[in-house]
This record gives sequence, C-alpha cells and structure tokens, in this order.
Amino acid sequence: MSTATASDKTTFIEPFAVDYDLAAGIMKNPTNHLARRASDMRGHYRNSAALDALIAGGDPVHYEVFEVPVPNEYGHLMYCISDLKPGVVGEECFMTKGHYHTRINTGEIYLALRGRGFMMMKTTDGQCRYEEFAPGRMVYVPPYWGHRSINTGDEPLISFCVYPGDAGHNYGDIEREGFPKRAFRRGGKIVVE
Ligand code: PAN
Ligand code: ZN
Repeated sequence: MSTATASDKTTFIEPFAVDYDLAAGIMKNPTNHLARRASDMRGHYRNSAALDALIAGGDPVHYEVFEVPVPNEYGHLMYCISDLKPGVVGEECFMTKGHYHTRINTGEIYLALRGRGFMMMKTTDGQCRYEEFAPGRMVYVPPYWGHRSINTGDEPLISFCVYPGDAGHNYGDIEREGFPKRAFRRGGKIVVE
C-alpha cells in the first residue's frame, strides 16, 4: 500500500469470495445485475426492421451481466458473468453492443463456460479478427481491441470475464464505427461476412 502513487490510487479492501456453478455458468449471489433488451440494441444490427419487430413483440432480454463490483481503479480486477441469449435479428446472430475500453490499453480475459459463439474484435484502424467461443476456451482480448460477443448457438452463450478495474467502457466509438464483420445464420449454417 505504501508504494502506491497519487496517479494509481488503489483502495484497500478486505479479501472476499464469490460462488459459481461453472457448469451452468451462474454466479450465485451477484450484487449487480444489468439486462440489455432488444430496444437497447438499436443501430447495431443490419436489419433494423427485424429488430423493431422483435421490440414490438415484447422487447425480450438480449443479454445479462452479473457482477460483484470492486473499485473501478488501477490495481483492482473487475470480473463478471455475461449471459447472451440465443436468437437472430433477421438472420444476424444475437450479439452484445461491444465496446473499446475507455483506457484503451487494457485487455480482457474471457473464459467460455456454456454455449457457442464468437468473440469479434476490431481496432480503431479497422483490423478485425474473431475467435471461437466454446466451453473451456479462453479468448484473450489484447489491449486496443474493441470486442463484442456473438451467440451462434441454440443455448445461452455464457462467459466469465476479467479486466482491469480502471478499464472503463467506451460504447460511442463502436456505435459510430460498427464492426467490419457480422455473423448470420443461413439455412442452419453460420456465415461470417
Ligand atoms: C464485458 C461486457 C459484457 C456486456 O463485461 O461488458 O459482456 O457487453 P457490452 O458491455 O458490450 O454491452 C466486458 O467486456 N467488460 O469489459
Ligand atoms: Zn470489455
């Protein structure tokens, strides 16, 4: 504690533990629960009419995030369970909004627990890569890469993620730029284009 400087303030807290059912992908006693519905996803899918129909038809929950928060500070590690529902908007697979970290030189670890999908990643200069999600697979999102999860399967895509406490979320730039690649389900096959 005595070595921390003013620029990397890190609050001292007591150790604690959190229980999971990893096979089911459940954090047992989350403090924070965020749910994003179809109506929160406007502007992200290619087929906006199909999204409007989904919203009119009951505005289903698209994905949920469960957390036990720690201070949003350098030195702490944020972690969460992300539960992205299966489905399509038109033919496009359900996905998260996606973001860069506000402190863009911070990475993230995603451990896939359930379901199938992709981690889609892009840089501000237009490079785009994706990695497959499957249970037991860790995807490393390096610093500088914006990231979005995509559910290509028939069950929830659940992952456990860990990232620096001071990373922050920048949604605006991704909303403006979009991702160069999208995943579609066509005739029972997943197509990335
Ligand atoms: C994750 C994401 C979570 C939801 O915790 O925040 O999967 O996705 P959006 O934030 O894009 O809506 C993460 O990447 N945190 O940094
Ligand atoms: Zn992130």
